[in-house]
Amino acid sequence: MELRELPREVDEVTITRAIIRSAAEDWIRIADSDVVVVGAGPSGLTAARYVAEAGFRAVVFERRLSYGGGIGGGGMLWHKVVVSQPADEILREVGCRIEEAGDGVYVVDAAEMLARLATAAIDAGAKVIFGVTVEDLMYTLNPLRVTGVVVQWSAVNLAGLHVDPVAVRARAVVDCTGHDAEVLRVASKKIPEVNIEVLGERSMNAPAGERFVVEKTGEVCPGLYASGMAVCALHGGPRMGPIFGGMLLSGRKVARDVIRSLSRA
Ligand code: 48H
Repeated sequence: MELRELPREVDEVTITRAIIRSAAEDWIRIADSDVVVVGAGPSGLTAARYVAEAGFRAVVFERRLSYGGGIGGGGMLWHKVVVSQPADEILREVGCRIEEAGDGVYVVDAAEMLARLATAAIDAGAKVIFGVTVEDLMYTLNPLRVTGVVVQWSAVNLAGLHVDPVAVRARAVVDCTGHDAEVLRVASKKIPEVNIEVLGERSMNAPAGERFVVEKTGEVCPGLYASGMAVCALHGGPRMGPIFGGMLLSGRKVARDVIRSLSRA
């Protein structure tokens, strides 16, 4: 084989230093962000793309080592999900190939939707960090405001180790954690002054659930926003099964709310 077709030799320590230096530089920037999105599912990736496109420094913390949240599982593992108008606009913007199923209903490959939403968020400038769990919030009382998140390596939590987490400041924190509404639950339990109760989602009613999630998306208290299934969990809305248009529209709506609020400040 010709030498130029072989990889250039790299010393092991060079690899280590390159990773750590670059990651540390990223984290120094991330520690003071405009927007923290918690969860890289459909609502989180969509929200992150729009706020990043508007010029805000956005980071997405994702507990797992992959994107997509519930997208990858499609509908009961069939590799497709459904969206309805006008959510197809968002899929078209990111270059998804979608199939018309009639009456404003569209079908999309789960793997393609996941990849294109993620690529579009990154291309817009959002930073996505895998393997990090948001486990708590930062706040002030006078004035009452959520001012950031407290993060830990997911692996540390899985191992049950006692390791103190670190804090990341943000002008807006968006709970896109899905059915469990994990960030809102923290606020409800640990910051009683925000005065929120997570009611828990209701049984399936797809048309009502899709509308509910978009209508109720938005700011929960200063600095804290809810999007996606977390909205159903917070306000007691019905689930909708594998139709994902509401998640995309909710991500777009929350991004618009955040952009409006941060642009005023
Ligand atoms: C870091 C976290 C944490 C944490 C969770 O579940 P998701 O896909 O969320 P949504 O709301 O964008 O989309 C919901 C949709 O996938 C769905 O489940 C639907 C439509 N169901 C309807 C029905 O009837 O069942 O993504 C949430 C992401 C996941 O990747 C989690 O790993 C991640 O958030 N996550 N990341 N810190 N504390 N909690």
